Amino acid sequence: MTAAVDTFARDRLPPPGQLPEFLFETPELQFPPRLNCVVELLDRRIAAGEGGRPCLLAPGGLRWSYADLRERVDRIAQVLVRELGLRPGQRVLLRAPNTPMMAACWLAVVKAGGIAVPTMPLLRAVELRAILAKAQVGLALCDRRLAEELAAAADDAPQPLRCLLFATGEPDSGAELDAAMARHPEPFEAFDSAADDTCLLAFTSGTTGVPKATMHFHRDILAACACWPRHVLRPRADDVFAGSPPLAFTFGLGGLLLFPLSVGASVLLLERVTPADLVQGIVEHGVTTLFTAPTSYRNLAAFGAQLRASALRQCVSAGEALPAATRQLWREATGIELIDGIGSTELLHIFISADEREARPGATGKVVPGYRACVVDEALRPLPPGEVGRLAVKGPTGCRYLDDERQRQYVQGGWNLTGDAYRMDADGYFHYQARTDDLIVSAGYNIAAPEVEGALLLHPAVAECGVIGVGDEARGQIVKAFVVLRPGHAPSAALAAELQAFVRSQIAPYKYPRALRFIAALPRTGTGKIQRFRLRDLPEEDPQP
Ligand code: 3UK
Repeated sequence: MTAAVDTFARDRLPPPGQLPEFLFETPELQFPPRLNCVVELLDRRIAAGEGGRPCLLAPGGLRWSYADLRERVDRIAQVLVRELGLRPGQRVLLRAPNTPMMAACWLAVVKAGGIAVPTMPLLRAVELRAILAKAQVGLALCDRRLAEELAAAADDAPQPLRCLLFATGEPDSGAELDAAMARHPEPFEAFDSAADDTCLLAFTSGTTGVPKATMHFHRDILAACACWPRHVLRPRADDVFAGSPPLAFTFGLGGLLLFPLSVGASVLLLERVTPADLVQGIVEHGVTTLFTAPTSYRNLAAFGAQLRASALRQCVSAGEALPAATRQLWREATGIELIDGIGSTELLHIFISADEREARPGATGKVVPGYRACVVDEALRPLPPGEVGRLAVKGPTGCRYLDDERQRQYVQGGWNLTGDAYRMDADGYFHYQARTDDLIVSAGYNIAAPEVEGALLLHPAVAECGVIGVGDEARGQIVKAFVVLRPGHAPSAALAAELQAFVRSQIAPYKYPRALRFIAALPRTGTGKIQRFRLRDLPEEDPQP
């Protein structure tokens, strides 16, 4: 039974018949009925006498130990409960770049029994308004530098929003939350939540339509820590984590907060994550473990010499398919084999992956212990190795959309269907093909856009590219490539022809892009994914030189 007083989330769970099957097959996935994940991740470490270990780092010299973090978390939780009247089960919107205070606010909301609703700094008032309405949010904690869009969103929200602004958490910073924290030095007793109470509403980075909120329980947070990190990443307590994904994206939440806390490691939180910022952070703070997306690794490879001389030892790529060319480029630049992993907001984190030793170019990896995965046809029948079909997954975490009809699409027959087309080989490695709706059918051939992109990326003139199918009278669809050139290369008809010939020499010739256009930058989501629908909608091009 829920311990929450406010049953908003509980009342909006998908009906039992639409839930995925959950698997808890290993000893580390046995959870007691009552559980607050922040007690496990933070308070236990301090009780074990490790409160002095370094925990959160930030540029400019900020260093919070585990004990320092717990003190901030408790102060914020006191403010939430005593000054804002937070009741267990209420939603609290969080809005900040990746900073120690953003991390502390997330932990405080959850420790107090609230439901964290983290939002990406890039979101504007329209998107924030949709989130406020969907999650029926009444409280917000917001970095004072990002207050404007949230205020605009709150202006015409369906219910009033009480928002406290914060700065660094220091009493003299002048921000409201920081000043309120100074009034509450006493420790905070964690709310005694049920293991299956929702503690996080993670909005999907979906590119179209009404946003979907995925619901995650206290036990899901700990299950994610017990699977991929423990079996694939295997971090050490002296590791220093860093990376680019926002804490509002579950890739970032896991990699840059939950997983380091779960092993007593530390994390460098960076607000700015250009390649130069990341390299500087890595070098200055002895970062060992990096989380970012495939394109970012392509850009970072130029800093190979500095990175080779740094403490960096493990690099995780997720969010989009990792082209074999990028894996190779990174190995040549840094000597490090990338750890690829596919995860999703619905499943919280990574469920198929391979560590450095098991990595195979072109494959995402094998199913992470704790999960089961297979490739199925339209009728959910498992397909034999070698055949392309829909990826189906189940494990200790799974999809629960808050009050949303689209639950029936993601979950069928107890399986989570991620919307990805995959092929499994005889060794159990899963090979990504495309999003199921991004398979291009040209003259009867199935062509996966990422395969064409991977071939183009092998050409030295290509910085980035995106491939789509466009309507064609004779062939149904043809392959069209949008190419961003590396500095020092200029668009020309001759270069376009050279790239087309190059693809024909790399992969089956029928897959080559019959249309090719040079553009200055690819449209991307806040989480770094190529927005193919926007490539489709680009205005007609000027004639190419
Ligand atoms: C795609 C990948 C190929 C795939 C995420 C790690 O990306 C994450 O969550 P989202 O909800 O998107 C999920 C979809 O993104 N994808 C992600 N990783 C890979 N495709 N290879 C990969 N390695 O289409 C998937 O269905 O934004 C990733 C951890 C947590 C996450 N939320």
